[in-house]
Amino acid sequence: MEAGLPAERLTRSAPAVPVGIVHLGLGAFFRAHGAVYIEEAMSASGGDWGILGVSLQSATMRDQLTPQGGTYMALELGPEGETLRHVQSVQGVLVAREDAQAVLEAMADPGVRIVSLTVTEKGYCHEPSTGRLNDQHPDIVHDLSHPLPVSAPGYLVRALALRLSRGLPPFTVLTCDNLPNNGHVVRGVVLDLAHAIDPALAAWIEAEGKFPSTMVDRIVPATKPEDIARVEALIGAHDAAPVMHEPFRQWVVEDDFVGGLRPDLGAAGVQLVRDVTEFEHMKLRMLNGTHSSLAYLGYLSGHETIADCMTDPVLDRFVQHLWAAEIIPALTPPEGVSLSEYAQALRARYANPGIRHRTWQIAMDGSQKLPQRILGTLETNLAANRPCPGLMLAVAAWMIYVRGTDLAGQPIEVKDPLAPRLREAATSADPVGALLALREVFPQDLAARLSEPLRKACSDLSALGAKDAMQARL
Ligand code: CS2
Repeated sequence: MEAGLPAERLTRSAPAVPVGIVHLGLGAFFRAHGAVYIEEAMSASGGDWGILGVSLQSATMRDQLTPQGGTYMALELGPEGETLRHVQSVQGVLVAREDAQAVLEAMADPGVRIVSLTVTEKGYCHEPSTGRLNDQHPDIVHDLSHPLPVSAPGYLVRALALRLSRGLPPFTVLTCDNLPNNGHVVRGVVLDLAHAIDPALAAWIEAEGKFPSTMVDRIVPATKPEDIARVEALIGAHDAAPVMHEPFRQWVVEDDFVGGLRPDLGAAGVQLVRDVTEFEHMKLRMLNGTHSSLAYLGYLSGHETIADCMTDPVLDRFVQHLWAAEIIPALTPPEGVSLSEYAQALRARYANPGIRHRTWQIAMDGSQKLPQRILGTLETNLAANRPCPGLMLAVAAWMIYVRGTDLAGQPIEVKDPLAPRLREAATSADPVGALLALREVFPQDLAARLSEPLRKACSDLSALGAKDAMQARL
């Protein structure tokens, strides 16, 4: 490319495919994971499974992708090199906040047989500690009385109502978020909301709807401005929204779709199973549990990314201790899987220097993440009288993190739907007691048993600093 000339925009090169899937929450993760698998399934076996993306809030993704025909580059960053791919399975993008009716009509289209979601943990408007719909959530209060919804559960329910009124079968709801029993959770919030709106609708969804649970995995850090420049230099065209990802990927899906209708996911390497529970527990507790632990303890140790944490011998040994002594003993492996091999593979994935995944990014929304990532493991271990000094330290690090100042007194920008309440509790006279009293995060029984070890862990962090406190627990 000649210097000084603006690069041309990336454009679609493959023909458009009719839409069969509406995807809510078109972020980097889905574009580097589900969209690639679906594209491969269509290349292997055909089918009208084009994806219509929906952004619930912001117009940015639509504005970036529309001039590119919905397409974008995915740059795989491996320790041994890079691979570029032009992903073309997304056919277009709608912005729900601008035109809710258009989104509902798209979801009620007879050609659409699947609605998939990556709306993050908080997007389900449920209580993380119980998994039930939070009917006090402002978006749910809104959606109960307005036909044009704002929440993800609201879109699912109102679109299913349209399909029922038109004599169409329901779509399969395919959740791809990091929640345990994610299909069960989304089914629960949809049924609770539908029931409050129209019990006959709820009965139809209960009888005809399908909500397979899934386990999704690929490390996809947020795209940074330097990534955009790098892709432009590689392809000689401007892509406003490329995605960066690691080579590894895994998608385990319960094979339970309305009418059996789905892309040929198996041809793309998706594992289709009857019950995903053990895969979900393994991934949420071994990957996401240590990701969050490294996020808080790594941040407090001054590390910017997960790969930086892994170059620090204390954090590297600490995470290996978490797997071997605290997490694996509390898990049942999926059939044929070695958990210690899985841990070693995670260690190599975390150390991949090409992936700049910020501890600050993973630290986001901790109130929504801790229950399924760490608290479940603590609960199992406490019941078996197995001490968990490392995971206690990780939860204590979260308690310090959410007060909004690090151990050296520097401010932290805390992103969490409960941020103001977390800060108030964490800066009160009894931070551990006040945070443990948050029932959305800590069930009562567990809170009582965590109180003493967490007080000790918090005072160790303050007295010794994060690294020495980790070292002292190895
Ligand atoms: C991470 C996940 O940001 C986070 O909370 O733990 O996004 C993680 O990278 C993915 O679940 C990996 O599959």
